[in-house]
This record gives sequence, structure tokens and C-alpha cells, in this order.
Amino acid sequence: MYTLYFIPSACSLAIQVMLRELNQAFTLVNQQSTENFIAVNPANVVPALVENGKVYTEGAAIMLHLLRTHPSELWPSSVGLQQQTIEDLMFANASMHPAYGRLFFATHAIANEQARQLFLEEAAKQINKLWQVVGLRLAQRENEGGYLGGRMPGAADIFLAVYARWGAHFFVDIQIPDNVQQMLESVMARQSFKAALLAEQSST
Ligand SMILES: N[C@@H](CCC(=O)N[C@@H](CS)C(=O)NCC(=O)O)C(=O)O
Repeated sequence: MYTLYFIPSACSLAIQVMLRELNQAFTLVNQQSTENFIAVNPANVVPALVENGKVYTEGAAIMLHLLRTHPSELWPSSVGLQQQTIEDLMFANASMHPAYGRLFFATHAIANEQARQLFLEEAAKQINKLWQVVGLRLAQRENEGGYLGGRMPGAADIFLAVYARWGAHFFVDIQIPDNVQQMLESVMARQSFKAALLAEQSST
């Protein structure tokens, strides 16, 4: 049984969706109402996943741990496809996540409204370039099922769907190619995603 520390709508949402896709039991704990969360994760960020007293941190590493611990078609057997899965996951977690992170950072850190808006627009341009890359990757695999993960949404697809929701918080022009939009909507329409959002609300 896992315990997942989360912040509503944050990247921890992707871990909860994956736990559901893999039919794993878990309890949710809101980080914002956890005293001394720093004792769980000294970096003071979610996700943190606890199992039998062991704490797992770093979203991409947690995803890999889950994929390898609970066999499913989301963790392919061939080394080549495993590498592709890891590459997609790292692209999401190490490129797209920080690109969206700049929007949140600027909103809090830049007091001057005009300077802030300029920064946000530059950050959005970088995000748009990254969405183009996702579009290319999906187009290259268009006969494989519609997700980066193939017929099922993989860790990268789920992370990307979570990040895409963040764009609505900012007055910037985020452009997502049609094939990516379709993939994101399919992920968000899944029972796992809808149930995860509801569970966050009732655990707040
Ligand atoms: N490198 C970490 C970054 C995690 C991260 O930035 N989490 C954000 C939510 S998406 C967070 O907890 N923010 C709260 C804060 O910075 O206070 C990971 O990939 O797990």
C-alpha cells in the first residue's frame, strides 16, 4: 500500500493517475496540510511516494519505479522501447515541467507587471517549441496507438496532460498541435484521470 503526498493539480497528480492505471492501492496525503513535510522530502516538493517506510522522490524516478515494479504493457520488454519510454519521460519531466515552472516562478518573483508579462511570453514561446516536439514524436508513431506510450497512455503522456492544464492559469498564448491536443484530451478523459482529480478534491 502506497502513500502519495500531493498538492492539488501539481505534478503529483500524474503519479496518482499512474497508480490507478496500474491498479495499485494508495492513500493520499495533502502536502499543504502536512506538518514537517520536509522530514518526508527534504527538497519540500511533491510528489513523494512512501511504501513500507521507504520514501521515493522525483516524479520521473517514481514513475520508473512503478513501471518496473508492476508489470504492464507500459514498460516494454525490449531495451530499445524501454529507452524510448525513458526518453519521453525525461523530456516531459526535465524539459516541459521546468518550462511551465518558469510561468509560476515569474508570477511570484517579478513584481513589475510589464516585465513579468514579457518574461511570461518568452517562457510561453519555449513551451510552444516543446509542444511542437511532442507533436513530431506522436506523428512519427501515428500507427502505434495515439499515445507516446503506444495504445495506452504512458508516464510521459500522463505528465504532459497534467502540465497542459497549468497553462490556463496564465495570460499567454500556448499553442498545442492538434495531434497532441487529441492525445491530451484522451488522457484527461480516462477514468483514472477523472477519478484522480476527484480524489484530490475530497482529500483537500
Ligand atoms: N524535480 C522534482 C520537482 C517537483 C516539483 O517541482 N514539484 C512542485 C509541484 S509540480 C512542488 O512541489 N512545488 C511546491 C513548492 O515548490 O513549494 C520532481 O520532478 O519531482
